[in-house]
Amino acid sequence: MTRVVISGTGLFRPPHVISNAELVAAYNRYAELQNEQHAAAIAAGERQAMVPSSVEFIEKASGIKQRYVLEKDGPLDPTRMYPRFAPRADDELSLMAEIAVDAAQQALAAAGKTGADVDMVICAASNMQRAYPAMAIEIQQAIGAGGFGFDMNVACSSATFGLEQAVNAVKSGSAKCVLMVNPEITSAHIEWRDRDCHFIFGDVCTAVVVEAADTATAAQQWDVLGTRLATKFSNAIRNNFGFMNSCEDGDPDARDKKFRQEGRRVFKEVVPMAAAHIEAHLTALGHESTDVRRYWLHQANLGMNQLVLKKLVNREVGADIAPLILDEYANTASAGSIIAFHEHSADLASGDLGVICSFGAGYSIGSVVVRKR
Ligand code: CO8
Repeated sequence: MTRVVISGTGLFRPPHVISNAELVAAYNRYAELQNEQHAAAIAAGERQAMVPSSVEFIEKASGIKQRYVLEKDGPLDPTRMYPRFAPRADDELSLMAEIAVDAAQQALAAAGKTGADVDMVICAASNMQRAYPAMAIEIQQAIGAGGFGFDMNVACSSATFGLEQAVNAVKSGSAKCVLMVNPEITSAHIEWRDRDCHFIFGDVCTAVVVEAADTATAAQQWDVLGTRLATKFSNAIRNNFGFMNSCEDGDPDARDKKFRQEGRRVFKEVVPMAAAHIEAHLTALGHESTDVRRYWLHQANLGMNQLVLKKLVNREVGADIAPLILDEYANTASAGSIIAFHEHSADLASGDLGVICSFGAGYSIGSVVVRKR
């Protein structure tokens, strides 16, 4: 059986930062303007006044301190409250492909490869910029890759599900060197006018190179010992945006056309699922959860990750066992666990065991068990 390795990762970090203080100031000004505009209806009891957001709540409830975004003036303008992206002509590189190419070039450089070595491109993310042609095919052309490419979406688990497709393609011989990218432009599909979720997400793109061990030349390589995926239908995280919206004669800007969730329910339901999933995967590979040197977990909520780890190893663990990146990046959907791996894996020693794990909408859970070569 072909041994498969992760031989490079890359990270595109957008140029703009929005701090919690800036975010809350913009939201609270928006709420004030709304309350002024609807003062009569509020006084008549026909409408509820909007309540201010708070930095203290955001940091305590989520652990998020700031987020990177591709455009910050739009979301911080209380009369707009969403980003402003200039449309691009069909013959220009699309924004999603642009950030993917940036992360891809870094991952390829780390792997000691060029685009010409790649024969499969997977674009795995929680939203695609357009229906077709596939983003992956545009990225394939932009980096000069051969072979084929396709898009896939499993929301926050897109990257781990993408890694399984990459690993299986190399094992089966349908590809030799796979580039898997996760361009997450979350700022375009969160609802910045909703106090319950306006703080949750940030923009970013990650990239991973997966290849056969016998072609890998990178200084840092990770044997993929196994991948495991699971899904269970839930409406607790949902976005009804889609190509049929304009035929449904409803409001295309209605609240259900952007991200929404029952956050507390997600927290309660997903923590036990994720812990049991990781434990079963490790057991199937002949390992125990305490054998793992590092867990690179999905980055949605600090408390959630602490609870998953407590269930797994039966004690409180620090950042050395389970690094946190959501304080700086916020929730970056599928890219979160890959950012943690990218930024916090170089210090591990040969033979160290690690787990990359995502969990989110679907529900979906994906785990990738790796060992440093
Ligand atoms: N400021 C001040 N107070 C607030 C705010 C705010 N911004 N928001 C809510 N409150 C108040 C509420 O009104 C409530 O008040 P009261 O007690 O008087 O009713 C109180 O705070 C508590 O509210 P919650 O119960 O909602 O707060 P929680 O403690 O549960 O924290 C969290 C909310 C942080 C959202 C938390 O529930 C959480 O993180 N849950 C896990 C969520 C999760 O993991 N989701 C995964 C989503 S990501 C994913 O799957 C990918 C989807 C695709 C990507 C989409 C990209 C855009």
